[in-house]
Amino acid sequence: MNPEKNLQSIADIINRSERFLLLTHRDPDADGIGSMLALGMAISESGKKAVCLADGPLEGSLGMLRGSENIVFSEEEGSDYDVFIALDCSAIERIAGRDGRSISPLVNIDHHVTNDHFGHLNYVDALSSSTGEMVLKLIKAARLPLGYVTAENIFAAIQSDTGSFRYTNTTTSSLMAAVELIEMGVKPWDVAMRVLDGSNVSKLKLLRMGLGTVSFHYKDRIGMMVLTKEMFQKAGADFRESERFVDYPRCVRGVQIAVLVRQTGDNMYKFSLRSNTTDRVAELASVFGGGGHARAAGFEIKGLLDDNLRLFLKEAERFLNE
Ligand SMILES: [Mn+2]
Repeated sequence: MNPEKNLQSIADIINRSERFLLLTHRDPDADGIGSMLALGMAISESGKKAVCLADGPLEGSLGMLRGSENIVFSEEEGSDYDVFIALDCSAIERIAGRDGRSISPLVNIDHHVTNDHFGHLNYVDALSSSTGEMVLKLIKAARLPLGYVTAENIFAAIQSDTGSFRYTNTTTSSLMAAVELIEMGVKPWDVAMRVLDGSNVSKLKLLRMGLGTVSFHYKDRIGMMVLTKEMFQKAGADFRESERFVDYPRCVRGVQIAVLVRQTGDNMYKFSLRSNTTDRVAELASVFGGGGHARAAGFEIKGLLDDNLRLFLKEAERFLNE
């Protein structure tokens, strides 16, 4: 199916409607928030009402995205919308701030390979680098204003989801989109320093503890780092600051699957999986009820840390040997 077939119908519904609620996923990232801000801004600048809702507060550097101060974390009483747009949400349950099943019409714009087209209108393109890249196409298809701040947020989304144009989703089309945005005045260095690379002392304190937990399994084919709630507290770090830590085990030669395990609650853990060699980590994550991309996926699991690690490693071994 050609994902762009639906692009024009979504552009049309935007042009026909007046009031929009934009949503992204829980535990948002720069692609989710950047895409939401970009589309929200483009709609607002066309003279319509666009509200961006997230489950805040924004962590890490997400608050450095321009316009992020306009994001609301709870809705005004009596707000009413014509259209709901979910951005970068791989599943309807991942939508933050609203129950996706109770809103209509729901537009689903996403690039996760596991997206099941949960919206009433769906623009899903697993070949796209980022939701940001798709939002750029949508803004053009709907002939919405594309101002500087919108351009910068789209750039931040693409830069973030491609690992600064290094991951396998760095394609000619993601680079072409970047060229277009840079021509509009976006400064890659500035966005990187502000949003992606800029960090607080807390991040390095957390990393120091995390590196102490790094372990390798199955002849060093799996590399793993674990971050507990206690470490986050000691470092004074928030969850989002650890987003890229999985790259430390991932970049070790020979590692096929890198894993970052983060405690999200009492007996609750989030596993983030990255792969260099197999394109099946989404499949591995789905064994535990998660999902994601071919080379970047994740899931959340209840239980004691040691039990979860044992369960996961057993399943991962099977994948390595297949
Ligand atoms: Mn994304």
